[in-house]
This record gives sequence, structure tokens and C-alpha cells, in this order.
Amino acid sequence: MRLLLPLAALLAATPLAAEDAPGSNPLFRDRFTADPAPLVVGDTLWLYTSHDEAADGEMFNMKEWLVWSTTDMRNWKAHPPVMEIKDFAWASHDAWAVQVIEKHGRFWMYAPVEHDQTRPGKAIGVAVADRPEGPFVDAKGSALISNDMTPKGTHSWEDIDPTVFTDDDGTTWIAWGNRQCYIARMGADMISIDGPIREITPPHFEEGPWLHKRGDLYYLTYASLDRSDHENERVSYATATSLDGPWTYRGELTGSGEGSFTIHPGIAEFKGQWYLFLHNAALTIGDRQGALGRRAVTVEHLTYNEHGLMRPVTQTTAGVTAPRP
Ligand code: FUB
Repeated sequence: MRLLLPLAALLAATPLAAEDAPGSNPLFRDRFTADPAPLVVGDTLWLYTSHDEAADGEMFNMKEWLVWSTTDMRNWKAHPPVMEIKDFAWASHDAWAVQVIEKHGRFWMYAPVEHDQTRPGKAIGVAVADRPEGPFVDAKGSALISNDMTPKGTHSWEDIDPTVFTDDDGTTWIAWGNRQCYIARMGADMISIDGPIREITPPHFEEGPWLHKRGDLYYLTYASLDRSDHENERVSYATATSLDGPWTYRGELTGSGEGSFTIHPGIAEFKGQWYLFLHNAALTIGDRQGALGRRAVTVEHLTYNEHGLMRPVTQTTAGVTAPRP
């Protein structure tokens, strides 16, 4: 006997392929996204990303920053772009990898951009909003960090990829860099540097530092590249018992993102579980295939061993829809 079911019932009975399950990788499939930066506010995880719009043969074309939110790590809501490059009047292009933190009841976004010709090279701006979804406005009217502030650097794009972290004593720190990694204490106003800029470059550091703390241990996680061994960035990390160092290199956390030269870690604890956000270049939208400037954000479970070291992470399609290892 042939059973005739209404279409809705049939669809409900059809199990989703792993790659289509809500929360599987890549997280967002209608746009190319990169450089994930999570921020937990109450029961919501906000994820700030870059927006890749590169044409064929173009390296990067990034004009704005996006934000997404979730309360369950499965279903994500898209929000309007939080800010555009033109909102920093002194910047010319390259809306690269941001991080947002909450302090004094406001939300502070640290953003790498290309400075205009008055201070050539990459620079880091700071914007502020009253809500995590923005809109963000330039909080300083000039760069917080510019290329002339790091004169020992080897190239003009070293001042990128800020990571901001508030320690238990309330002091906020900013680290950033490309090939050189720097750290400095933030002023209480969140729009100034208060103290010396120190170089803390760990082994094979390329870019994308991310600072976090768990228990008494500080973690500096970053995109690494050992040019004598591989061609695409991986993720490595170091730990310290003080932000003054010394930092102990702990090796690779994960390999390269599929099809991608770059990779970029973002780490958060949310509802008692830890997550590692990354990007790869495995997404295709229409006739646009993943590429250096067309990436896609992903997320994986993150776990620690009994010594507080992060266990190696395998990048998967199922992502956090798979059981926690
Ligand atoms: O997305 C532009 C740049 O590529 C970022 O600033 C780096 O971290 C790398 O992902």
C-alpha cells in the first residue's frame, strides 16, 4: 500500500544532511565572511565579521563590518552592517579584522584599516556604540595606533588585527600585529594607549592574535606560518601566567582552513562551553567560489586538557552540531 503524506510531513521526516543542519559550517552562506570575533553579552553571543567582496583575481575588497547573533549556537540572526570604512573619515580602505568588547556599559570596536596619506600604512581605529548591534561611530576622530608608532616593524601593514582583553583588575589591554606582535595597556577612556608598546612576537607569528584567559592562565592564540614547512596559515598559541610574559609556545591548535591562505581565531566561553571560531574558503555562492578574498566563517568546539592546554581542533563541516569531543 502506498502511503500519501502531506508535503510538510514528508519534509519534516527527511533528516537534514550534516552540512545543512543549522549551526553547521560554514555558518553564513549568503555572503562571504572572515575574521570572526565573538562577544558574549548576557544570553547572546554576538559575532562580528569582516565582509569579503573580492572579484576574481582580486586579493581583498572589504568595505564594512557585519554582526550576527545567536542564543543557541545553532540558529543565527543577521543584523545590518555595524560600520563602514567611510565612517572613519581618516581611513581610505581595507575594513579588516575587528574585535568588540564591552566596558563602562558601552561597546568598543577596534578596527584595522588603511590610513589615508597623512599617516601612510595600516592603522587601528576605535569606534563606540551603545548596543552590541551598533551602529558604531568613530570614538576618537583619528587613529588609535598608526604605523609611525611601531617604527621597528618590518613592513607597512604590521598594525592590524587588534585583540582587546580586560583583565580581572579592570585594566584593558590591546595586542595586534602582522609578523610582529605588540601589546599595550589601554587608557581608562578606551580611546588611548597608556604606557609603552611592547613586542611579544611568539614563534611563527603571522597575524590575527586573540587574547583570552581561563583560570589563572593567559592565552595568546594567532595565525601562524612556518614558511619553511607549509604555505597556508595555521593556528598556534602560547600561554603565560602574566600578561607581562614570559609566553610559552604551545604549538599548533589547528591546521589551515580549507582552500584558504589565511585563518583567523576568535575564542569565547558561552553558556559554560568554549568555542573556537575560524574561517576557511570552502563556500561557493552562485558562480563565486571561495578564494583568498572570499572566505567563510566557521566554529568548532574547544576543549582543554587537565593542565589547561587547549586540545588540538579538527575543522569539520558538522562543527558544533557534532557532539562535544
Ligand atoms: O581579512 C583581512 C586580513 O586577512 C585580516 O586582517 C587577517 O587576519 C587575515 O585574515
